[in-house]
Amino acid sequence: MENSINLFNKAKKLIPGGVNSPVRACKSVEADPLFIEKGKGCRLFDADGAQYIDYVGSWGPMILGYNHPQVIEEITKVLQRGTSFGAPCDLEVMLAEIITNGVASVAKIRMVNSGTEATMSAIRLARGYTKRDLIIKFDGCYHGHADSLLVEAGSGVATLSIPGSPGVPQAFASHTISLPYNDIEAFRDTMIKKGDKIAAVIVEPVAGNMGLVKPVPDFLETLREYSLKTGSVLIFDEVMTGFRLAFGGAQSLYGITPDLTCFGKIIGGGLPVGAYGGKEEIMNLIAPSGPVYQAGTLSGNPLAMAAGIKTLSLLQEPDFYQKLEEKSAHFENGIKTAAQKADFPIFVSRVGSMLGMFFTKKEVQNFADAKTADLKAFAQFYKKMRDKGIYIAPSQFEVLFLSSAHQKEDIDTTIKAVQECLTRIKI
Ligand code: KE4
Repeated sequence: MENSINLFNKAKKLIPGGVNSPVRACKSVEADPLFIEKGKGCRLFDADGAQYIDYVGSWGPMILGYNHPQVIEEITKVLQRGTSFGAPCDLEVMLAEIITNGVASVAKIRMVNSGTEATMSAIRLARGYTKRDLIIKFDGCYHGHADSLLVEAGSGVATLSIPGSPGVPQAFASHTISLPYNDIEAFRDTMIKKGDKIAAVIVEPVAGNMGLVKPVPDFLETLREYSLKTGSVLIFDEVMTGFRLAFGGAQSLYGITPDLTCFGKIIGGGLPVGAYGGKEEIMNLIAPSGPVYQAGTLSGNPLAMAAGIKTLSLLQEPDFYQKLEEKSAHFENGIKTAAQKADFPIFVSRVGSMLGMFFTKKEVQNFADAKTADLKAFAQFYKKMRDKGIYIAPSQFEVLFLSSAHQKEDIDTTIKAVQECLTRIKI
């Protein structure tokens, strides 16, 4: 395999920015991307023969670690049947059963091929169901790159400081109201004034695309209360948190029942899958049972279904989430101690196996707080950590993911590296 720099130079001639998704380009941390040869457990191995303890987890899907033998075995087995049929198969029914049994609010579900397709379709469905146009999202939340959702978005949009995006007609953006995350008053006022025109309220129940930002008490409850009052559809975007924070998702942790939920990442076990589901009354409006159109050549693809079925079945093993919680709590405490020893204040937040490290002294409760982070210090940290064999997301506006493949020694090695790297940052 050619080394990363040669591959990157070739890629830049053929692919915009040399990558197939912007945040992978490492532009905001002024580094070149590593080209990966393989993953195994909690480690990635790059084209130059180096290995890294990984906390990107392919941006969330790899909760079991890379190349899990039972997932690979299942994909290999189904591969003998073929790669795609463009017709229903038993595996789609099996994955739908697992998800609808696992997430109480989901009575019916439709498979798509990405988280973007899931949220885009859920928004269209909510608009079709309510016959309204306006939607509410929250600054710093990222719901994929559909036109109506690229407004004050997080993740790669925040990382590259793209205000919305060129190419999105003002007419589209004008139907999207973006409010500060966790700002209960702003939301309540907007719903009192415009609630009867709001088709949907879409939210990351735990925000993972502006770094890790938890919902403050009563935030999610207020979204539920006022969407019910006004007949708006409450959509939980659980593309990242679904089956990550608990088998029932963030909604089971916080005890909120949304009308629709979007999934992705983990439910595909690393293969391209998204899904949206929820109340039967709403889902039955989706073609062919109803008039709201949505389709996909590879939706319900047998290989992706097989990877998802096996992954979700392994997540149901006894104490899976308890063991992951213990490792994640150890990691969080270790990072906080490391920052104190390095005398370098950072704000650490965590829910389950999703962890944020903000390079700011502020307690981060929204996107404006997150943007006070010292991005130059973060860039130094990123590069120093990578030099020590630790692979984190190349953006302050992403999270660190732990997997069941991370062992205590991997985490302790990482904690030591955090202290050494923070000690050496020059601000
Ligand atoms: P995809 O279309 O990338 O499968 O999913 C979009 C999406 C929707 N909703 C949430 C909450 C998400 O986090 C995402 C995608 N997450 C980013 C990482 N923060 C994907 C990484 C990338 O864009 O390369």
